[in-house]
Amino acid sequence: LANVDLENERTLAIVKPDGISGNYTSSIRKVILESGFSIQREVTVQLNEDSVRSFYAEHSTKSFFPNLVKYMTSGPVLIMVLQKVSAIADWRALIGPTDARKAKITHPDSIRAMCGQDLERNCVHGSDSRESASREISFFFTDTFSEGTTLKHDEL
Ligand code: RTP
Ligand code: MG
Repeated sequence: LANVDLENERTLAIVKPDGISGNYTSSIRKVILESGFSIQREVTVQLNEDSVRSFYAEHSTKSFFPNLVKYMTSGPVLIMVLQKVSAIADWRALIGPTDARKAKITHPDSIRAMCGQDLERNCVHGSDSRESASREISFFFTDTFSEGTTLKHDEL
C-alpha cells in the first residue's frame, strides 16, 4: 500500500463562448480551485472554423457538427490545463452530462447545470480519456510543462 502512487493527471477544460459571454468564468474558476485542481495553463482565444473542425474531428460526420463549429467560433473561449489526481474523470464529473437541460434536473450542482442551456450550448468542455487529454493539451500547447506557457499555434 505504501507504494501506491496516486499520480497527478492533466485534462483540458474549455469555457465555451456562452460561458464567457454569460460571465461565468470567475464562478467556474472558483469551482475548479475549490475542487482541488491547479490551473497549469490558461489562455483566451478566438477559435477559427478549421481549428474547431480539427479539435472536434471525432464528430465530423455527426449531423450536429456544422452547428458545433458555428457555436465554438461564435466568440472567444477560455482554454485551461487542469491538474490533480484523477483530473480527467473528476473534471467530467464536475461538469455534468452533455445536455445542460437534463443536467439541471439530474445534476443540479454541476457546472453545466449552472451555466449551460441545452444539448449544444453546455458552456464547458472536458477531455473524455487519457488519450483525448493528451491530444487536446498538445493541440493547444507546446508539450514541455517545465517551461512557461507557449501557444502551439500563432493563430487559432
Ligand atoms: P465536450 O466534448 O464538449 O466536452 O462535450 P461532451 O463530451 O459532453 O459531448 P460530445 O458528445 O463530445 O459532443 C461535443 C459537443 O457537441 C455539442 N453537441 N451538440 N445538438 C446536438 O445533438 C449536440 N450534441 C453534442 C455539444 O456542445 C457537446 O458538448
Ligand atoms: Mg466530448
